[in-house]
Amino acid sequence: MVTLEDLKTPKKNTWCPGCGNFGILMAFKKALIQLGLERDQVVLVSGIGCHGKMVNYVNVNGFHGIHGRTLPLATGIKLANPNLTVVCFAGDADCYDEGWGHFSHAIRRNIDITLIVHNNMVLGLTTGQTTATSQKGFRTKSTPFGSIPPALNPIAHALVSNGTFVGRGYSGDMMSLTGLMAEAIKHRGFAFLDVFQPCVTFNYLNTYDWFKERVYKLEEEGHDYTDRQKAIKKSFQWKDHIPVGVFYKEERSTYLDGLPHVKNQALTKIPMEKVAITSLLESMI
Ligand SMILES: Cc1ncc(C[n+]2csc(CCOP(=O)(O)OP(=O)(O)O)c2C)c(N)n1
Ligand code: SF4
Ligand SMILES: [Mg+2]
Repeated sequence: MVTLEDLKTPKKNTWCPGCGNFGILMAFKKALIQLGLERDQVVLVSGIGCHGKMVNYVNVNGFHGIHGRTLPLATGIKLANPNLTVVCFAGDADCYDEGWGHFSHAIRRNIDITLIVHNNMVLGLTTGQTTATSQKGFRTKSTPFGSIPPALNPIAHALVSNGTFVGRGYSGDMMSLTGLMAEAIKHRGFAFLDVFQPCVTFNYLNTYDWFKERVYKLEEEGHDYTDRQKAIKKSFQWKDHIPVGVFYKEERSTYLDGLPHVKNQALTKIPMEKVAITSLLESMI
């Protein structure tokens, strides 16, 4: 079974001291150990941003994609080899701005992959501009009068896109985040986890103290995660009382269930002699 030592890489970590990404990194490693997964069974796909360095810090198969495109990449990997456990790490700008078009479609397809968004409500790597989840009024050097529109609500969007696993974590509570990640990865279908990740350098508003005062666990309030309507209502809770945990969960057939001929095997293992496309090509002439 894989250990923390096995998951180490020789890369120097360049995140700012105190960054919320450290909690996500450790929670992911612990979740892999908890699930008993081996290194070669897992593929980590990351976008571009501070979060994207995850691919450098976990010793599993990795694909460092382009900004906003973790979901198409992960979908392709899963279709090519359904036996792999595919986990995407995206940034909030990466997923909710540049890559937004992919979000609802990946969710409604219910392809069996996991999406974990490092939601620091700011563009970290490009030194602090607003994203879709920045709070209204959040000032940055490129928005000196404050962000004008209200913040996007990814949890509500995932729920109305018919998501089969919709959750939110907080990187300041690594123990709970580990459990949530393990549950998300284990889920058969598309699992979405938005993770609050304080950016200690560029987000002066959504700090560890800010989250500590507001975050509460859905499970402690007896939330029924089988009721989508209740989950949608909870997803609009903000300001002083912000829920984390599993909002909604159900089992439903996955995208690959609709492709029985490739469902359980890697494309590279399908004998080429059985693939006859000549008559199909000829029919198109
Ligand atoms: C296609 C493309 N568009 C824009 C950029 C510039 N860029 C680099 S990182 C980044 C955003 C990072 O913000 P986020 O996704 O929130 O990640 P964070 O750094 O906060 O983890 C952008 C826009 C890029 N590298 N590629
Ligand atoms: S800029 Fe923000 S998100 Fe990036 S490493 Fe530093 S604290 Fe973390
Ligand atoms: Mg960000």
